[in-house]
Amino acid sequence: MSSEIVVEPAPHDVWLPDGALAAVGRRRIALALPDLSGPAQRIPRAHPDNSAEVTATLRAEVGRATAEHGGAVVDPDDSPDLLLEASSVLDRSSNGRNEDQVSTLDVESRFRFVRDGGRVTVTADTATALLHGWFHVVRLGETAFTGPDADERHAPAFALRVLDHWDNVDVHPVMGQVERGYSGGSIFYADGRVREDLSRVTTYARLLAATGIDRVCINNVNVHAREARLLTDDLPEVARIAAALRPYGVRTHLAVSFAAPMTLGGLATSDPLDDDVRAWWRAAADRVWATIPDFGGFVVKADSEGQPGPFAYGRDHADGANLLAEAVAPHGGVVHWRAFVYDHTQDWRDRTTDRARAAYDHFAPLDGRFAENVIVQVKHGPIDFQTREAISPVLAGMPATRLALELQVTQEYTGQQRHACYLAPWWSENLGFRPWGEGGAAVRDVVAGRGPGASAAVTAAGGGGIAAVSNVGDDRFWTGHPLAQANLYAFGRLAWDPTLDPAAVLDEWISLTFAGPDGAVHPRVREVLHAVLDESWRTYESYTAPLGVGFMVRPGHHYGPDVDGYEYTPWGTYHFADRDGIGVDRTRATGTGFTGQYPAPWRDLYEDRATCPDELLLFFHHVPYSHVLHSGVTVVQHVYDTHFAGVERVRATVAAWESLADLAPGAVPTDVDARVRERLAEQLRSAVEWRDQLNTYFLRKSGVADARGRTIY
Ligand code: GCV
Repeated sequence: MSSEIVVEPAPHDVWLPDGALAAVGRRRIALALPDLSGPAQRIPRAHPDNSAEVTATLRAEVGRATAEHGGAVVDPDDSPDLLLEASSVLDRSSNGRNEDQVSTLDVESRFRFVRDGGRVTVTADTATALLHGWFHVVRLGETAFTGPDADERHAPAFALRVLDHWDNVDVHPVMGQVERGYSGGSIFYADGRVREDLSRVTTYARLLAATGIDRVCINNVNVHAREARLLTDDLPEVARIAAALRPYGVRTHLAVSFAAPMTLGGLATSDPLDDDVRAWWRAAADRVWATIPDFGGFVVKADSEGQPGPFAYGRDHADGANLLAEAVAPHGGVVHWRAFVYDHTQDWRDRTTDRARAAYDHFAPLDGRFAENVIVQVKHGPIDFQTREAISPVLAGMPATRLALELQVTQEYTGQQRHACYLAPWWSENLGFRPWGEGGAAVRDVVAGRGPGASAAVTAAGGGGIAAVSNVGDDRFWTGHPLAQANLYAFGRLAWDPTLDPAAVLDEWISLTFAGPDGAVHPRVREVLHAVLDESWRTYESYTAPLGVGFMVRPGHHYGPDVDGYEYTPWGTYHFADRDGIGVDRTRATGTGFTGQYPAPWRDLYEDRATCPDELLLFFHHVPYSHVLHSGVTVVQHVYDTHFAGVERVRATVAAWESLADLAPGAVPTDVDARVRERLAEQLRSAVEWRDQLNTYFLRKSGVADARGRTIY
């Protein structure tokens, strides 16, 4: 028997190929890094104990870039082109809060960038913040040094910027190793345990640090029996993961099970008001922080899709969240408590229950009762990460609670990394949505703690920030589809600055990812990537579920069309199509009353068909197929037109990508090209399937022919 040794190719460089560091690596760079390990005087709470590691990382980054590109590490007094200096960044931070309002978390991240006659100085209070400043310079490339003189303060809009991994330690029989993962196995776990070699986790932390993300929850929010033990028996293994993330200033969080006092602690109850339960959680948290001093906190999915929670004891979600908050508070930890609570066993015949209402109905009455270190984490839409949904009204309904916006980078409902779908334009719309109308605060203000009526505590804490489900796995390209890397990059950048233009963020990603050895990108590559990705979310929307109605996907795995797949199930995701019309009546006048959960003006704009935006019409209203949209066409004709057009746009996308072979031969690495072509072929096949199934369904239900007489089956 001959045994073959298979050499795995190294993971793809993503947005940090050597060429991305060419501009900075050519320079003379100095580091002024006094001991950053002690808590700085002005920092209000315990500073995470990662300075030594991050300082070493900075030295290594600078050494590596200069060695690779012909620059040099020089003395701070030797007129460096770039000086990275650890010292106090006083003055005002760029997000407009006064110095005395700046929280520990801001201090961890903010930096000052000064360019004076082509020389750059980056100053920061902490090693992690200096690392963010370093990657800012990397991102700017040549322009970091060639731009006009500048003196800028940079601070993230959101103090908490988290990526959640839905990774299981054991391969789950239905959900696999990574729930809703489309990029291979987990980078943390293999063979039922934490991986021996965690070097890829450190590379991941480097990629995240380069975008501004500095917290990662390392296990699935559906905490199964094996994964629950990460909190106790396997803590030393979690500490190994934390050690692999720490060199890049990324802190570790764990998803925990509300039933842990029973399943792990042997108690008879998990009642949040029980003294033994409280003592159990306190001891558990003490052990975690004793093992991992810079640990971040817990993430909890409770009373949701079968996960245990406080309802079993007649308690509410404030009781549940505060139990854990009390345990982590002495360590400066936080609890991300998810608001994704609804009845997943409803009777489809029951027209009074509306899943969209559930989070608000459960959580809004609890506003003001959550402890200061609880963050209620709210999905952007009231249903479940659909391609188009109204914004969750919870985001406008809890001013005395730290709220985090939850997004999905993994493309569960947006093509599962087989379809090119750049999601930043969608996230940007959500972040910029103004629940109180024109001139009012935006969602990005709410989650930064600056929504209308925000309590002083919420503002002082900087709100709850942002979190998203990661799309990363052990695939060579990290994200399955190489172009899905742009989503991960963009999430990090929007988490730092939600006002960034998604096309500009894409441009940054292109500049870094496709940088040749000299740092330059072939102009055709840039052009084609914009052509492929800029409008790709709207293209995806056009050939899938129309006008905000959602779902219509295959039950279970959620890939591909199945119009009635969920119609008679207990999941609460219905479209109510009959021979006359389609859509969910969520009005106060005749429907579920969901529109009443919004503040003015949206409660009224959504209530009225005449003012409801087209793209959300079927989310809020049941209308006849003949209903004329603001666009001037009927609902059914809109379905036909968008589905035919969507497929043509995918064809154009394929052609644009394939044109690169002639326009820019060799500019895209062969393996990237091959993977993208394979995915585009599947996208086209799937888009055709969506078009034909949707058009056929609507033709058969309505009996209304396509005005343009195209082929429908
Ligand atoms: C982790 C959706 C997904 C589930 C996921 C759930 C959640 O329902 O399909 O896989 O569970 O959301 O966000 O908790």
